[in-house]
Amino acid sequence: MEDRVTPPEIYFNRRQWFNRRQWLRGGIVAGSALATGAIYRGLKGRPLPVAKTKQIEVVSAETLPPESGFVVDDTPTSYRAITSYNNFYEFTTDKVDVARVAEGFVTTGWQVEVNGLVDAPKTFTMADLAALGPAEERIYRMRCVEAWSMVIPWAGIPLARLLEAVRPQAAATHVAFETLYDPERMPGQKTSVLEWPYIEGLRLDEAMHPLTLLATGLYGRELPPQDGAPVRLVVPWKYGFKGIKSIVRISLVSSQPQTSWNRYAPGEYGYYANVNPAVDHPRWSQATEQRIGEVGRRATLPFNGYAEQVASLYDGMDLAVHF
Ligand SMILES: Nc1nc2c(c(=O)[nH]1)N[C@H]1C(S)=C(S)[C@@H](COP(=O)(O)O)O[C@H]1N2
Ligand SMILES: [Mo]
Repeated sequence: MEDRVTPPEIYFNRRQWFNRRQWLRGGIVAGSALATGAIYRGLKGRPLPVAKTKQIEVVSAETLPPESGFVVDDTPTSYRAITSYNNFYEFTTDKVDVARVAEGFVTTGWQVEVNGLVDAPKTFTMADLAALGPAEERIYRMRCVEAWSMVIPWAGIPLARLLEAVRPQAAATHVAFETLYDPERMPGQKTSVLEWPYIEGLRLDEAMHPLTLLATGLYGRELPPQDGAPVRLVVPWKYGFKGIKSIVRISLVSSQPQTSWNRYAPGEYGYYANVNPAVDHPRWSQATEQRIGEVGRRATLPFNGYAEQVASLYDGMDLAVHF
């Protein structure tokens, strides 16, 4: 991935970003500029940044104990940056072009099939997912394997709630996820940059962890296409590529599933992909990261800062081997 990356600080130097957007599409710049520097303060009576997707109701996580890890202390990244600097190879490998290429991606009638080793397999509409419970706010760090990071105010339901609804059988040990395959709607799938569809996987205990979120929104609005509309996975202690977008299938299985980036380059992208500053990517260090919107680099934290919540899932494992 990294060899295609333009350093984020180039794009998020305000003037350069401004010029590039002006060059790309004359008209939208004035509106976007209004959102510059807007900081998310929750839904209760405070202004939200300019956005196109529909507002949704989100249960605030502010009242939850800090040890849950549900709300990180850092300042959220701007809505503009979260929605205009994306990895979504089904559309394009050019991060700042994803929003434009994915604009108009139609998700009407979306369904998520949940099958495999479960007693109650079911195909969920978006309304069925909403019926599982209200969208909850989670303000998480997001650390891409390419060494940039953001802080994103997601909205969604714990994945555990969906899995409990289909009643996993005792033989189920892992969960496999699949993105939509439809090259007419996802033009990047006409290229062979990855094998399609994009696939991901978790151990069942990772999938059931309270931090693991099935996200349907961000910043109090429905997910825009570039961030994985209408439903994507968020696993905040793992590298961003585990957060599979635009999910159509979730399967309970009895062995470790194949995953897209691990299949592409197993020596570079592990199956576990737990954020780990001590295990470098073969082509770059993982010790530090560029937080989008900040000057200078930050130290990368073990498990992306969620060690207290998740380190025990890996007791006794050599994390340099199971990376
Ligand atoms: N289907 C699909 N899911 C995907 C990707 C992708 O290319 N296709 N990119 C991954 C990578 S590498 C990252 S860092 C995150 C980026 O999420 P964001 O664009 O919402 O920040 O999505 C992940 N999920
Ligand atoms: Mo990534």
